[in-house]
Amino acid sequence: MFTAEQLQTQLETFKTQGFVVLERLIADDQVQSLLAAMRAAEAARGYSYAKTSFEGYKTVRINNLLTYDEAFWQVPLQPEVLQLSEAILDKELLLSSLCTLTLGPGQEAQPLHDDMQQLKLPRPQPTMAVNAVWALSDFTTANGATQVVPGSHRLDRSPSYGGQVQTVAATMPAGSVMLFDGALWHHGGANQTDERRYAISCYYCAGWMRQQENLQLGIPQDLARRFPLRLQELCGYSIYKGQYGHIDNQDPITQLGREPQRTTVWEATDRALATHASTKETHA
Ligand SMILES: O=C(O)CCC(=O)C(=O)O
Repeated sequence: MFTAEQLQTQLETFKTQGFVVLERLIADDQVQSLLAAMRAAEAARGYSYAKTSFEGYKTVRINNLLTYDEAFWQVPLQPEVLQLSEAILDKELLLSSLCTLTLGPGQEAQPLHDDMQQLKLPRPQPTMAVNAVWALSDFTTANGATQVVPGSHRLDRSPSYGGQVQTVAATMPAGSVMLFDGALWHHGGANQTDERRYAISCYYCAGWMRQQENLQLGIPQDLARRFPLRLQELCGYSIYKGQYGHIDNQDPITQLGREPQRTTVWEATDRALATHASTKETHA
């Protein structure tokens, strides 16, 4: 975990540049087991490239990744990445999507975009999403390292989709993770090598926002019951600020057979009123 001072440094970089790279964060044995799980997932699902220019005609993207292998469960829970994402978004953040980004040889550069572009909200805006891209191969300019526009999350507009601007390649060794603001202008690079560029995108969003993947419906409940509690919460079995996401005033975690972890804001308000009243009586 980061110390308070280290966390502050990372937060300042994130705020200014719109991204931070945590070099060599992931041990090689975890990188290897994720690569093995990704290849097994490709085999299980039937190897196929994506069908749009955004997703990449020579890219394998596997969504709903938590359903494929327990090795993926640890990704959204990685301590430093989660600590930093919580510090940016708040502790009630959600996992928005978890998918592989495996760029095959010959994959062309992805169109320039940002991840908030569909939401027609004023810019600049507070950070609403954090994309943690896990490099499971060395990310090089030649194999398609993500290209970013430093500071662009602070601009008053989204990029023109697919436009041409000056970018910087986020090169990093395998086992590194780059976290970037959902509003940062970026695109996947072109893979001009004979090797695949392996990566996972672990995309978190604010707890009040709709998740990109519908993880409550997409993950069978029998499987979600086996997740660690924190992963269940990240998938949406939680309530934001005691108000958003409840089921008939109950914490949705009870659907997975657990005790409620949170009460609603209305119950909390009543408790506060009761405490206030009893303090007043004591002092009367
Ligand atoms: O593959 C990459 O490096 C980035 C992919 C990306 O930006 C996206 O799919 O939104």
